[in-house]
Amino acid sequence: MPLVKLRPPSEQELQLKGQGEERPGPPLLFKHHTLHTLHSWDPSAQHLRSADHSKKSRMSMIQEYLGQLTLQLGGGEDTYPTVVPDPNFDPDKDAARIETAIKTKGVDEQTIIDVLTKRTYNQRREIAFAYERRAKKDMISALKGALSGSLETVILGLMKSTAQYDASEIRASIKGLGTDEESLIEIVCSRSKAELMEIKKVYKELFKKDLEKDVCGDTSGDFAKLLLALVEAKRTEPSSVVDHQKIDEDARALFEAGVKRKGTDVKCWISIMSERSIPHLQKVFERYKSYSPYDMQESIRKEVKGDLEMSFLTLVQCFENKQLYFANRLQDAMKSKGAKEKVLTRIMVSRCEVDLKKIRQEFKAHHGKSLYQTIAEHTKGDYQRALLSLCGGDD
Ligand SMILES: [Ca+2]
Repeated sequence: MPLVKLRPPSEQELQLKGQGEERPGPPLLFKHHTLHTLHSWDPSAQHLRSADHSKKSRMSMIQEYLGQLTLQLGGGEDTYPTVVPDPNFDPDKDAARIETAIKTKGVDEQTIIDVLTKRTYNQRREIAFAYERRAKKDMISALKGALSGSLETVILGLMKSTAQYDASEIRASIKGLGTDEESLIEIVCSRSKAELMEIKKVYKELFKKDLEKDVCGDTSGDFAKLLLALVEAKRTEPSSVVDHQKIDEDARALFEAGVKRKGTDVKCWISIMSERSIPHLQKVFERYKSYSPYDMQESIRKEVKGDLEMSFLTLVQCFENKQLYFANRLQDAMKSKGAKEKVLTRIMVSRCEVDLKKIRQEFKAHHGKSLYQTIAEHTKGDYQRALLSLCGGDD
């Protein structure tokens, strides 16, 4: 049993963990609990243990402590949404407004935007139920008929849950002739284990197919192997124990499989990057620099090419700072010639109830201008109004 290795994390470790999203719960709670239980199973702290602590009560305390750890480490991820529940929510009133807006000659897009971009997915779903009761027809079909173009894409995207939306985007990227590798990479390489597991479940419900099979069927070689490994969602949960030996082993293995040898042992890179926890990998990439003259991202650029290169880079960028990755992608999507509206729409719709607020902070910090201002400059009309509303404010 690795019990003896358990110890409360230091302030420094807790701060380091703040980077990834799979971080433990509030440090205060963690510490509080640790204070009460740690002594009782430290064999060197016999004198601290009161005489009436039977073996049984110690075991139950250990179990309680481990239960707490699992709850905090494997539990809910911190979210930084820009779209939050409307506190004065009235689905019947909203449904009536939508119905009137759809019936209005020329369609009242502004009302549709005002209502649907300021409600969470769960609230939008309630509005759809209320709409169906009132209008005796399906709200999504009615919206499809009333809206068009980019606004339609945003609003219909919002009528899906985040996992349904991601699953549909993956499906769209592999369906038909050819594959939209860029979209596929963005989604599969940036989503957390919990998100991927939910996407897989929803994918099966929506399309009656296995995501694993579809992703592999449409790609090939090492790229397919990497995507499959990620979709299998085998990543370990973060541990409160920093395993320095394993960090060193992984760092050296990544170096020996890549920069040190002729060619690249891609299999080794895939297994480390798809199976280790994110806090662990953050430390591995730090350690990596003591073996390799190039950091991990430079090494990827030197060792592999094409879709495989883009996938590994996306992974490492997301391990290091996922919200910065999205901020950079938003910037590229808007700055590049022939603005990539698809990428802009996807990030705004898929992250507005997850971490868009933090993406906004990274955007402002790294690109000088706020996301709000940048969207205002590069888009127009109803599409712009919908995106700005999802953005939730200027910084
Ligand atoms: Ca090499």
